[in-house]
Amino acid sequence: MLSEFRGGSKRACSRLMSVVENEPDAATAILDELYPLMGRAFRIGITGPPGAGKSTLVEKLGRECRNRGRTVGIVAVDPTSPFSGGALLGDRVRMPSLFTDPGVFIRSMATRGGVGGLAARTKEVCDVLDAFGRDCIIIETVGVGQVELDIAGAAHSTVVVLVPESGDGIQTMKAGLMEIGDLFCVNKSDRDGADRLVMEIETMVEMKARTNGWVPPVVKTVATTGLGVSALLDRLDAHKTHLEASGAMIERKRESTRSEIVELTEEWLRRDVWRRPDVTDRLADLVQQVLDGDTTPYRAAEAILKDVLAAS
Ligand SMILES: Nc1nc2c(ncn2[C@@H]2O[C@H](COP(=O)(O)OP(=O)(O)OP(=O)(O)O)[C@@H](O)[C@H]2O)c(=O)[nH]1
Ligand SMILES: [Mg+2]
Repeated sequence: MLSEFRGGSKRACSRLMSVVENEPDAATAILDELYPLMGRAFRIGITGPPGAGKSTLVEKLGRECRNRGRTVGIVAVDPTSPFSGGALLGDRVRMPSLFTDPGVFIRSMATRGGVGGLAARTKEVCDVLDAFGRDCIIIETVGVGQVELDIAGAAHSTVVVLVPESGDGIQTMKAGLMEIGDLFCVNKSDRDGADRLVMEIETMVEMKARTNGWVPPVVKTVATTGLGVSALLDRLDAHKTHLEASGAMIERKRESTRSEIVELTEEWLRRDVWRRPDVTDRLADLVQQVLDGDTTPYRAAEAILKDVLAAS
């Protein structure tokens, strides 16, 4: 499977993604094998309220990347879908011009009831696409609640898509959505109120003038016709250049590597500790001691931790 993957087989890519999503132990072995191939792709997050035109925009952006000779991976995270694993009918309908292009790989993921709009293994699925050699990876997700932070963590550049009919403009938007935008896209700008929304966003990003020297640009688009999409990709390229030139890219890499190691260590510690019979026996014993009034849960946890660290 890995050699087919290396040979560019989309089928193998899709299979490996399923393993990465569903089989934690096998996933580790695969990702470990693929790691040297990762790190080339530019990851773009597209988020915004439901129905803002994100999928339509992603298709046009994907096409624009293709026009510029870049290969594309698309990860569509669907919070409502109970399905996972490959091509949903929805994407065929939403992204028809991309579906048959060998330079495009589209993957749909369900969120599985996670808090954010990002599925649990989105980052790993993007890692597989990265190793597959895609130049750009575009991640679409609905921006509701906690998701903002998740997508900002998974992408190099986050585009927040808003529409004129967002009610009383950005005041009504969740503050979190405004925080994470490296770029803002006023989509459906064929409708009334687009210019006003652009001005509102510009005022807002100026007030929050970023410490990192990047002022998020605001781009008007009409995703249905593709108007403004080329300008959007130009701004994304500029952001990438900025990240590289300012050292932010390498800093980000250091930080995400660090948190990845920490998270894996915690996950595996948790898994391994409760697999050990000596630890579970000790736990049962300590529970009884707490009930008997001989110790407290705090002392008990401390004791278990001591045992575990001493034994390893
Ligand atoms: N007038 C107008 N309609 C648009 C534009 N972009 C998208 N739409 C329409 O808006 C509707 C929603 O578009 P989608 O691309 O599915 O929006 P989405 O943000 O992906 O929606 P969810 O994934 O369900 O949150 C569709 O009917 C699109 O045709 C635009 O620029 N102008
Ligand atoms: Mg969509």
